[in-house]
Amino acid sequence: MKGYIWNEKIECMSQDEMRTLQGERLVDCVERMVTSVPYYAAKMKAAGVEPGDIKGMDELHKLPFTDKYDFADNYPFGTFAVPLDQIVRLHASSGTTGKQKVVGYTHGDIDLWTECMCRSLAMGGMRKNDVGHVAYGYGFFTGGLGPHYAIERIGATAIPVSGGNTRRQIQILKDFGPTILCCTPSYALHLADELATYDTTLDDLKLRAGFFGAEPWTLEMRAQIEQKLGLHAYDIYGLSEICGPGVANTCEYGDLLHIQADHFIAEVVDPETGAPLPDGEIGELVFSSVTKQGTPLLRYNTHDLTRLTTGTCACGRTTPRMEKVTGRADDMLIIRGVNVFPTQIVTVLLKFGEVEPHYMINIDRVHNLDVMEIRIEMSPRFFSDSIKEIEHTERKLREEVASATGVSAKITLVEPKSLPRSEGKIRRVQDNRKLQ
Ligand code: DLL
Repeated sequence: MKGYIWNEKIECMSQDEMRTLQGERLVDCVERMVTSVPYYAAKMKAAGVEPGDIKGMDELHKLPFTDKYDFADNYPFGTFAVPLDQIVRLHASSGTTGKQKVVGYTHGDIDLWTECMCRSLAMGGMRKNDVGHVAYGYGFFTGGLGPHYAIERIGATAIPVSGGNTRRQIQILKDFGPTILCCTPSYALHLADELATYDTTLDDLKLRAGFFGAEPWTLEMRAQIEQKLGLHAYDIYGLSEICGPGVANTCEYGDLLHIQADHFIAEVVDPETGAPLPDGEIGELVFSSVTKQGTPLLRYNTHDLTRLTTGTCACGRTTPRMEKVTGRADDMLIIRGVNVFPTQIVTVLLKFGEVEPHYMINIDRVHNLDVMEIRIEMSPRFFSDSIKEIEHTERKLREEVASATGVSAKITLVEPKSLPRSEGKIRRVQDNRKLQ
């Protein structure tokens, strides 16, 4: 693969060599965590694990897990392993309530992330003469800047379009002739379906590959995107806590995603017991980001459901591979690529005396775009027949939900006591999106 930015030595090393490398990096990371990150030192103490107990990969399972709650409890910077003056960038994603999960990157972390993203783009054959259209959002979300830095590092041309404004996206696809598209799979389908609205056909486009991720999608969706946009669709996986996109990616030979295992040690564990599962069994994906300096994490439970495979791929890479993530073991929703926890919405709604804590969240996919509606009961004290008053309250709630979650929702106020009640565990979220 001459001319590509990838790492043949690492990506094709033997499994024994990889395990040794991972072990060395793990030991170093444990040492750093214990000396610099009080919350993790306390967890180890509580679990009765000494740094000296961890000698390599064989002892990985002895380490305590971390989870999104560790970010909330140590908000904003208590998860950092270096002082703030070494942090050059912050990214963040939704936590379960009002507090974001804040991740700090040193210069070295940005380099590491960029290298992993370059390895991802190399799996889709990206080279210097390519032009990359990035339609993931730029900002706290890692979808924009992750590919952006890698496209520049490769020496290709980055078009930082960011998300939204379909008319403009299509104009740019037509006028600037990008060869690579980076966006969520649902937005790729939406773009494809809107081409005709803007008098555009596949002959007007030069796209040949796309890197789609940030939300679950299916192989059927992939086939549709490939056919409608005339490109090869790659699955790109990642999460802000670990680095952003570039943690794993499909190559040209199939549906499994190669994990950048020299940086991110992957395990799959039983959702009920936390016990490590053998390759081939489905469970929760757990990562240890052992080379990160700013916010390293040990045994971080992503709650994404998948299974692992080892062995040499037809492309020659030997890195472990994970199956497409099609679901999560927790209640996190991904709406237009943005992570949203129902608890975040409730926290906002309950600040308003005008409504009661009885609500239903409905999510649909209309023209390949996610639409969220929240129906919530008015408080009997504020119940009103005045359309003007109702609309005013709905608008206020809509603005608050958008500002708290980054996602716009339709708010519908309903009469007191009109939503279903349940004595058992009530399901307040109805996700009608059928992944085709
Ligand atoms: O979604 C990072 C990213 C950006 C990945 C662009 C790929 C492309 P977060 O916002 O922190 O980070 O959300 C992470 O999104 O735990 C999964 O549940 C889901 N997710 C990410 N990629 C995929 C994928 C970015 N390829 C959460 N397939 C993760 C399925 C995905 N789910």
